[in-house]
Amino acid sequence: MIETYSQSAVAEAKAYVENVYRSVVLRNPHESEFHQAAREIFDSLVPVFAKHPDYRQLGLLERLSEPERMVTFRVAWVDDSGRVQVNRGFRVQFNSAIGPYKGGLRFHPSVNASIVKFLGFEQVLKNSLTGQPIGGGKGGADFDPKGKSDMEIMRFCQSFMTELYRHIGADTDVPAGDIGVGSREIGYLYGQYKRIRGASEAGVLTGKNPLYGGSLARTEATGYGCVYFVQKMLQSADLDFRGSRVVVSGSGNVSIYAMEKAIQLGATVVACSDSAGYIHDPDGIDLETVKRIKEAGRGRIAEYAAEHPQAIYVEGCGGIWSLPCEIALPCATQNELNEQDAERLIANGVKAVGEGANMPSTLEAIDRFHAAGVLFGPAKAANAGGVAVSALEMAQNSARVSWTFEKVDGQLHRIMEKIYADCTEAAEEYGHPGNLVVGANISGFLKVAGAMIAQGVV
Ligand code: NDP
Ligand code: 2IT
Repeated sequence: MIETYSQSAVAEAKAYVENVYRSVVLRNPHESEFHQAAREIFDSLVPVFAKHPDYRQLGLLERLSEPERMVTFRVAWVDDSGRVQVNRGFRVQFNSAIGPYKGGLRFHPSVNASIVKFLGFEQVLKNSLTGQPIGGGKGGADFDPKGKSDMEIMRFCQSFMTELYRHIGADTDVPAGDIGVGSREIGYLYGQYKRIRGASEAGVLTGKNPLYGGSLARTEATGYGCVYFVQKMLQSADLDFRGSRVVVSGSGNVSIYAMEKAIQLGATVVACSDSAGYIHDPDGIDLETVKRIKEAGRGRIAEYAAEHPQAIYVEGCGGIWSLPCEIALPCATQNELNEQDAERLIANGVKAVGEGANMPSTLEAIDRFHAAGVLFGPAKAANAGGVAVSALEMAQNSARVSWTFEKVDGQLHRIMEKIYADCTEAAEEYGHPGNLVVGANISGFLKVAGAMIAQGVV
């Protein structure tokens, strides 16, 4: 059923949302990424506050957009030349209404309070969408892993955990990976946590190696999940991965497994990238080469062209969106796809966009896609598969069991289909049929709001 609200109810809801947005901007000056995430979420929630004026009295939006707590800390470590280096570490514990804080750690020189808060805010609603009992958090450091030796990475991770350990726990806050943090880093972080605590508490981190409590299919989960979600979007318009050309940005964890599943479903992946440039292989990217360069070797994507003479390498990663394709999967980083990129994709006939990365499209780019009728899967829905399987890893750790790859992948598939159905339904019910941005924000919000109301004013 589509709800309609009186004009005055909508006007009051808009005024409330605008007021809270202004206070978020004033209270968090210069944090443009956090403002951007809030803008998108707040705009989506207008119909909710029109329907539930009592939510305004309860200060739900004010509470939702103010993290429960945030810590920053010094991370001092010794590099290979014996020199002491100092980085800044962060952990934001955004919202625990539906479970322990849960969300990744990012190691990248661009990490700051704005980045961590935008990611944490998105994570709250994403985790709610998974249907799993997890609240939202995020963290990281402005540490640049590029060019560091394995021992430097280990020493950094140990120093980082020596402070972080006091803030986390299997029932309080459970970090995982994100940009620059994969299985190797999680291993070093877990080893240090265990050393400090003197106990094996496997559920304190997810994304662990299955050798010591990690879940099978967690490595694949975000990329596979994104493709499962886009598959549902395509089906709604009688389209398919089979026979489609796909452009995937990035060549890290999310990107590689999005490419793998798209190829399994019969698509041709024609391009991928890293922060230095992109490769275009019209015959279809050879994923084994990408895995060898990126997963095993930690090399640059430019090396692909040396092994595959039919492929071309172009310096600069932004141009990847000028390649003709039916499906675009931005899987690298925030704001990597702007309005001009969207226009180019649309002019070249793109049919669907699925966000594997967090907030990869600017607000203007999303508007362009919606206006052109392109199927658009927003990050907090389309990339929720990673954290959903993290929650399954927590469940396995609690029960001290390990599920098969097929069991975890099957559950991931069902979770992504349910998220798609919930987003579609919420968008329709609140008067924006087909708009999965609105649907994801409303569906994610309603559960968190219900849990917050049930637990009183805290
Ligand atoms: P990785 O570190 O494995 O890979 C990141 C990829 O993106 C690399 O190819 C990297 O290139 C590229 N990249 C990173 N920063 C930039 C930049 N500023 N400009 C251009 N390219 C860049 O990270 P993940 O694959 O884990 O994460 C990718 C995205 O997916 C992020 O937005 C992350 O938040 C999101 N995500 C990750 C999940 C997970 O489970 N890992 C879950 C849900 C979302 P280079 O190597 O040159 O730096
Ligand atoms: O953005 C994300 O959802 C992640 N980086 C994964 C978080 C997690 O806890 O698995």
